[in-house]
Amino acid sequence: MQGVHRIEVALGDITRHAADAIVNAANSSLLGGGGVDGAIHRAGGPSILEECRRLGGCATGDAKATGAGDLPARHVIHTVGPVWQGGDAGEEELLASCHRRSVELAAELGCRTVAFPAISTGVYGFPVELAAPIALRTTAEGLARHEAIERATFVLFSEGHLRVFEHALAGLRG
Ligand code: AR6
Repeated sequence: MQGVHRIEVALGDITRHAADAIVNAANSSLLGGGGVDGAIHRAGGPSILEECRRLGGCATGDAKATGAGDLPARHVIHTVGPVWQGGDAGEEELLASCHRRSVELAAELGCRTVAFPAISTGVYGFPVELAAPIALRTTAEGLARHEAIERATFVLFSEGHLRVFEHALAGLRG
């Protein structure tokens, strides 16, 4: 699959990752929360929340960008993943949309590198075995459309998530 060779997976804390843009797994208020969202706002400082207040929220499956405050990144792309409701509520398409919109926005911002967490797989309960192939495939499709983005890195917070993403990436590479 075109684009897939520009994807890598890594274990780590995305707030310490120096990509041009890091993606935040936010909620539709964009006013902060727990998980990776809380970590990004804590590490990035108050300027990110100040900018978020002016964005007027964000629909599930969409993405909006702010600066990155004190983070090593240049931009934060806030996207809102779906809450897992058993799989029949359009969750897969909404998760794909998060990745599609985030890559589009990264390209509009002139980013060459972008880093993603495992959107929706924490508080929102999306099973990571189902989420990983959707996240990777949709990102690869986005990279194929946006040649200027050189690399997308999935920064996973646990060994378990890392293994699932590694396995799914190997499957896509064929
Ligand atoms: N770096 C990378 N990944 C992380 C980090 C980190 N610093 N911290 C957590 N994760 P979650 P969601 C992983 O719950 O499921 C928030 O309250 C985590 O282990 O952060 O999309 C928002 O405001 C998991 O694998 O996001 C929303 O209300 C992944 O990031 C809600 O949670 C996503 O977990 C969104 O839920």
